[in-house]
Amino acid sequence: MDTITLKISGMTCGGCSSSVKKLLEAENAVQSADVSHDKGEAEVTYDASKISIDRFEEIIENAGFELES
Ligand SMILES: [Cu+2]
Repeated sequence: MDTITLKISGMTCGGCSSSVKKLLEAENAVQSADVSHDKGEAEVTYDASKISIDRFEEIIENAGFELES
């Protein structure tokens, strides 16, 4: 398993962070996602051989937020 901290902008409350968490964890390759709207971060534990950062970006943008690089 690999861990990455994604910087996400646009999350304003606990509802935002829990929806991002739910969407990330819906991916089979994601074991867990700890998302904080305060910090604007998601700490994701995942299998890097099965999912790419591009997919994370797609999920986050589809939810209406922005992945900062
Ligand atoms: Cu919100």
